[in-house]
Amino acid sequence: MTKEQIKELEKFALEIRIATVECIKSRGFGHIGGSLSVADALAVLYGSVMNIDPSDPKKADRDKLVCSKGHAGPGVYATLALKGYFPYEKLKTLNQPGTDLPSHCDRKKTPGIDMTTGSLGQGTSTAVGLALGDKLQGRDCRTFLIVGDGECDEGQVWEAAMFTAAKKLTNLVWLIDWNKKQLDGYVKDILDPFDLQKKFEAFGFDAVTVDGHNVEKLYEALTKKPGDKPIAIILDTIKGKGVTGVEETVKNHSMNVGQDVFDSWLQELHEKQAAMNE
Ligand SMILES: Cc1ncc(C[n+]2csc(CCOP(=O)(O)OP(=O)(O)O)c2C)c(N)n1
Ligand SMILES: [Mg+2]
Repeated sequence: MTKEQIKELEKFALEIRIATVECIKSRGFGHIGGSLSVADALAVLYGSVMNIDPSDPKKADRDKLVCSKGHAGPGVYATLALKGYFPYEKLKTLNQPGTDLPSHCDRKKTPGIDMTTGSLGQGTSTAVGLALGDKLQGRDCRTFLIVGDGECDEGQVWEAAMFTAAKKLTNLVWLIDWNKKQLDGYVKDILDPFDLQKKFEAFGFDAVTVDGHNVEKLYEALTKKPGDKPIAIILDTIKGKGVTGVEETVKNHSMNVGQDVFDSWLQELHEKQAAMNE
């Protein structure tokens, strides 16, 4: 990647963070921590890796995203709005009555959402179904699956992982957001999934751990041609990454703060944006 390409993706990730905070600010509360931790991965996926057409969101041979940790909807919506799937202003309808942007992803409501998610674990199986369907139809496309580290406490995740490797679904790329926290505490204290990379290797994957906030490393991992085994990328991330007040809050899964606090978070992000554009 050139320095310019790296910078473009870093700028896009920052725009995603700003749009995510604006989206959640409009409702006054929402899943901020796990939306911000995947902003860089979303930037690389939608900014450069995925073969998509926002004007034709249902195109059969498109690459697909399943955000199995469906509560990160605001982060995905921010990305989709910035890519032009729907107007930016729509972000301000998050989780309101009658909205197209419910708190968790819903493929029947939001253009660009490829799979309904929210019940943790289930998105892993539906992603397997999408990838298997594409393979059987001979479509040249990939599905990218984002799974939470706390979500890995769900047994269903491991059944889907086993299936992915056993059936050689190399068109399905697993991304595990290893942000070390889940709903109300640290994953290791609630139910430790142990070494995720080793675990995916043992399940038959070509697994790698990358800095989930380094767009260049993410790009490398996401564009690696799979061999015989499917790829699992463990994203070493910080829950709430990019906004100091969120990063420093231990319980930052879903935050309910005043508009002035949201404004201070936005100010921090806008200052970073101005510095980046200098
Ligand atoms: C089957 C199921 N059980 C419980 C929940 C409630 N829940 C929502 S998010 C969450 C924690 C998820 O943690 P993690 O996967 O680490 O997400 P992240 O840190 O990326 O936000 C829980 C327990 C749920 N949505 N689905
Ligand atoms: Mg987590």
